[in-house]
Amino acid sequence: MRTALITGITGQDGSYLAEFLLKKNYRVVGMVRRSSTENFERIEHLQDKIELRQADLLDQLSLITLLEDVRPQEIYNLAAQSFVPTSWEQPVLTAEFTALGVTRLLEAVKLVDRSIRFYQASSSEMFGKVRETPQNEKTPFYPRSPYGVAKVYGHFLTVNYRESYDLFACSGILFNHESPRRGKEFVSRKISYNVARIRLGLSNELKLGNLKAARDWGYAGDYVRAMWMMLQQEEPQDFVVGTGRAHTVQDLVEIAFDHVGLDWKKHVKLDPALVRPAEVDHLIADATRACTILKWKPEVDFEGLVRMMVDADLEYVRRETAASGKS
Ligand code: NAP
Ligand code: G4F
Repeated sequence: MRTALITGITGQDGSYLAEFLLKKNYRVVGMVRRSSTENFERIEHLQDKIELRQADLLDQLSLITLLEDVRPQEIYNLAAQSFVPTSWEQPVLTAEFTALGVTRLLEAVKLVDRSIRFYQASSSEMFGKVRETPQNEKTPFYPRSPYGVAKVYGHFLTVNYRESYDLFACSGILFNHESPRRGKEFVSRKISYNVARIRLGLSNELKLGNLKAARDWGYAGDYVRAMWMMLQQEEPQDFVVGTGRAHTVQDLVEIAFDHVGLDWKKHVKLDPALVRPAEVDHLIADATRACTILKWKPEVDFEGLVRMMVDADLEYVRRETAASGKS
């Protein structure tokens, strides 16, 4: 039985990856940081199948001890401060988690066991003000937020440790991927959750920022498969992962409202406070290498994803309302 260690297991991707690896018969260990209240909503259903260990990307010794205790064959480094707007408000903390956290973890790998296979969660945000369209593994980076800058650091550090120390370290440059488990502050979930509330008569308005921004949105369940595939290759390599189709925020809004029979124009209000200091206007992946070398392909399309999220949020809001009525 192989052992995989997932940092960020309480997050969206961590929960899907844990499910995927359990099905592949892995021993799955999740790294969680200490908190005064537990935040295990996304992995509640897996609690008796996975092991959770405390450590923190900010604490070098905790990472070394973790690797010595767990002895993983594979590490998936998904932990990060991942919300772009917060990176302007807390740029130093974002760099500590999202950039230097990668150094701390790779140093622990170097010290404890150099045969560990390492996956780094890189991001299409690194392309930022895009230098070419679509974006592939060779497209130069031009990040537009402290988050994007931190991810570029983590990306190149992964490449550098591979080249300097011969580690099996890979970087997955993943385009936006969503699901019913997405945090409510990200635009897809903000829309699906609020569409559900409006449909159920609990509110009437949804405030958004830039409706013209375009992203290559896919389904998180499809993307965790690509992470695992990268670590099963003979040689460590970096891959772009995305659907090759881009849509605007307005497209997402239209499909979500349409799915519940509402006219979005009656409910969506533009809020200048939600417009970013520097925007990433248009991202679209050229995932040819992932499709040909990994044989990866997405199974859920954009329209299906948006409808899945709205349906899940109709159920979620009904449960939430019933629970608040009882308390
Ligand atoms: P997410 O839902 O925001 O999850 C982030 C995870 O990181 C959470 O489990 C969080 O733990 C953990 N974390 C944050 N700071 C930590 C620290 N100091 N020590 C230990 N754990 C810490 O993110 P996601 O959407 O699953 O994304 C996973 C990774 O892929 C992230 O690195 C993200 O930047 C990257 N990525 C995401 C996308 C996307 O579209 N989803 C695209 C490209 C790249 P708590 O629960 O304790 O907060
Ligand atoms: O959903 P978002 O917040 O995702 P963003 O900034 O693209 O970042 C996500 O994807 C990255 C991969 O490219 C990850 F690395 C990162 O960790 C994260 O998962 O915003 C998407 C777009 C932006 O252009 C934003 O300006 O939606 C636009 N938007 C318009 N109104 C909004 C809103 N975004 C949010 N969060 N909230 C709004 O009200």
